[in-house]
Amino acid sequence: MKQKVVVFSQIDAEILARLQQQYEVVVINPKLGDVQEQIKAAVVDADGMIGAGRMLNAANLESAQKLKVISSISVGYDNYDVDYLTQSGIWLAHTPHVLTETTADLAFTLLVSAAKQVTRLDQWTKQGHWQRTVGQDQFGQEIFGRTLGIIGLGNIGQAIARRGFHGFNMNILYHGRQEHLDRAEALNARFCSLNELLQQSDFVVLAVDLNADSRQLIDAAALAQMQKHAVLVNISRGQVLDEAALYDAIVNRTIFAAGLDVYQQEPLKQSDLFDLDYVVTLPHVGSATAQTRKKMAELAYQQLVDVLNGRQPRYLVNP
Ligand code: 8YV
Repeated sequence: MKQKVVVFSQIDAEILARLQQQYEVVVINPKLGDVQEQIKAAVVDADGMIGAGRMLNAANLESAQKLKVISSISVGYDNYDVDYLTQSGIWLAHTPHVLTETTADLAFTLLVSAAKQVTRLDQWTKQGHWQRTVGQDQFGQEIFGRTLGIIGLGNIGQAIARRGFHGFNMNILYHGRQEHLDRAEALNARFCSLNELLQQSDFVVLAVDLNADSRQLIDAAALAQMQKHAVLVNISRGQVLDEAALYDAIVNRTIFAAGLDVYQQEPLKQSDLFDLDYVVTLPHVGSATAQTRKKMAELAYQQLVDVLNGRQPRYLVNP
């Protein structure tokens, strides 16, 4: 009898076809009704799951009788109850490394867009406001040679630092749960307290994973430490940043601009932040290139197959 796999998000068509050849496959589809109910029903006799972007925990998994693995098409795993999975003997695999460089590219895209006011000035130009040489209202921020503060010097944080250091001759500061002398050395990066980083940086990039320490790390008090000309970029998770406090900081001009890829609620359909020209908003596209999403899907597929064939997956979250 074929093993059963639940696909719980959109997935690369070719990978889906491969799964369908090997396994009995159930695809969760929001168009077919309540997603929670579909998951609960599908997992009862499932052996494996693959997908991204859904909250999976006791509430929708407790009916699972023989689930061995969830293979997540993501590096972040804050949407899974890892303790519950571990207690239940369910392995969780994820996809680090393959998305590092493209996500760092996106962080820099937001940094440059917000610093140079690309989206606002694009609209301004197209709306015919360019009547004479631009003035102060159209000025952006310098990037080259300035200070880049990175919160979370993991793989993606380091890749962002490399772009800042080698490409823009930036002075790199970082903060995180611990100092990483080995990672920092090649980038001339200096470990400092959160407050020092916020006070000294011209650009603050959030590249930390979501955990108990990073939840709401950047609140009103933290934003108040930043410089008036500073730019904030968030490519980590929306919950790291207090969005209402960011709104106030931009409206009161206590920081210059922000570039966001992630939000407290996703998909974000309505937000006060949408009213602000000085906030660049992207729809969580950190890893969203055809090449990277393919690599992520391949890796997740491979890890699912590994577990279903009795092998340990390469990137296991809960060994
Ligand atoms: C995911 C991400 O692809 O990998 C992550 O942690 O944030 C993205 O690259 C996305 O969350 C899938 O919905």
